[in-house]
Amino acid sequence: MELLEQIADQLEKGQAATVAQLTTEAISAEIPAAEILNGGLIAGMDLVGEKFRKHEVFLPHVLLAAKAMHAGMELIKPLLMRDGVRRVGKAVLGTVRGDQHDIGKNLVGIMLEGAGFEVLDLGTDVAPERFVEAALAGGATVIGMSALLTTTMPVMREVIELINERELRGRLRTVIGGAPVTEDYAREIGADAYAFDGVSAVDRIRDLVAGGPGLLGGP
Ligand code: B12
Repeated sequence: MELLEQIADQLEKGQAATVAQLTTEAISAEIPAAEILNGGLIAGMDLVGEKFRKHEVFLPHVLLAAKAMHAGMELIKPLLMRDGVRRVGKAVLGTVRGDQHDIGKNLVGIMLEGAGFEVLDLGTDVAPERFVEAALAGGATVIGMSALLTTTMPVMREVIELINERELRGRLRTVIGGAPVTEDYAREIGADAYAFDGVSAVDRIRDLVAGGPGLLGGP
């Protein structure tokens, strides 16, 4: 089995130590970090997600896989960030209230830091007020929100309503993401941008920081 497939396979089995060892081997073999991430770690997490959906594995298994993902990510994080030396903007990032999923959000954070952004990561289960207050206190101009549950997606709308109520639109711009989130939903709730993955999140946030129009047609 090819090295990246082995990483995916061991991640799916929740073997954190083996995932770490194979990831180190892949780094030594000079496989680019982005390939290790997509072809190994994310591919493995996709396998788990698929089995979870079909009820072939249960939550404890998913948690072990998430730990293995973390073990691999810690090793490639410095490589993903290597090229980002210049600070191009500041963004607040968090998973919305009621939601504990943070793997995707963390990946977006790593990609943003790699692209030169300063990231204020608020973690998971973040209340709407905290997003806004942290952005104002930290001088961030972009708020990135993650939701993995259909039941927590509406919290994103609450954050945007709060920004509107406090007349902060234009000063604070929003970008949303997470598996159940779509561009249509972003338009519906009045978010400035939607991104499908970490790479496009960097592109969208770069546009917003540069004063680009976003989904709403203006800063
Ligand atoms: C891992 C996982 C867990 C782990 C989370 C561990 C952790 N530390 O994150 C644990 C075991 C804790 C968990 C718990 C639960 N989970 Co869960 N979980 C998953 C699983 C298998 C993978 C998610 C993941 O990490 N994907 C990998 C990452 C890389 O992808 P991603 O998150 O989508 O992120 C990418 C993009 O979406 C985007 N993105 C993400 N965030 C952001 C933010 C911004 C700003 C931008 C621009 C982009 C962006 O970029 C990322 C990188 O490419 C999914 C299945 C799936 N396929 O999504 C279910 C899933 C999300 N879980 C689900 C459920 C139901 C639950 C529970 C309610 C189960 C239960 N009964 O307790 C609990 C809820 C706990 C809570 N309150 O949050 C359902 C949700 C169903 C729904 N429609 O709402 C899913 C879809 C599984 C399923 N098919 O049923 N889960």
